[in-house]
Amino acid sequence: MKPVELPFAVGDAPVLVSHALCPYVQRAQIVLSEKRVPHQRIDIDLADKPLWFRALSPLGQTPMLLQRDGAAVVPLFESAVICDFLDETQAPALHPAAPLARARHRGWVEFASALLNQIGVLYSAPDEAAFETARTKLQDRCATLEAELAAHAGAGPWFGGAAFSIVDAAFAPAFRYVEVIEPVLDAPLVAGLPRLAAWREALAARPSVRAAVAADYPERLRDFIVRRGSWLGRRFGAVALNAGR
Ligand SMILES: N[C@@H](CCC(=O)N[C@@H](CS)C(=O)NCC(=O)O)C(=O)O
Repeated sequence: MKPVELPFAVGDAPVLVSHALCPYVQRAQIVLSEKRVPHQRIDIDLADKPLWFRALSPLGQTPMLLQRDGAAVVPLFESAVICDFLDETQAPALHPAAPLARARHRGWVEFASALLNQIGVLYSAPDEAAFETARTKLQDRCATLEAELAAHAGAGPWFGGAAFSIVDAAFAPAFRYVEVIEPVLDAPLVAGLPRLAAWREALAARPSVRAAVAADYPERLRDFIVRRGSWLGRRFGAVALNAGR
């Protein structure tokens, strides 16, 4: 097969192929930052995927990590796989060492993906009733998470207690949505879960989490949701109009 020609060089430092709003990219970005791995980030337009990306990414999704292996460049895909690969090859370890604890953490990374899907349903809901249904499901999932924190996180501040882990990197991008969405609602999106609230606050202040998106992320996310024409998109539009008066 003819090698794919890339419009950039891949040296010893891996390349994180990204999209400015992708929450799954943020996971990989946070793990790279926590481990201080030198890397290059290339943002692409997912609405107009470059040919080289289509050729290399089996699912056509970000994130993709391009990793040099001798003369070859290996495209890694799926955020959980990328995070696990980085954890197996770069210190400090962010998954627990014991297999049982590690498996438990991997399960909660999957739970974070389910939470992200639920947030996607919420911001795409066509009307207020559908939005409220999605909000209730989100609250239920967050209550499950609260119970898990109460049972296993000790004094926190992270999912696993004192040590920041890949589970933290997986949930931080989900909570970032909540921060952008909540201000335009009449009531909190997720209410009455104190451990979760403290965890969200700690994550929002973590330098690797803050640096995983650009300064204009909230604006871009709002624009993205407005363009979906959903109930929440109309709500963002209405709030912006009122603010301009
Ligand atoms: N399970 C994947 C999900 C990645 C994903 O959904 N990426 C989105 C952007 S956030 C994407 O590339 N969408 C473009 C498409 O599916 O065509 C992962 O964890 O990496």
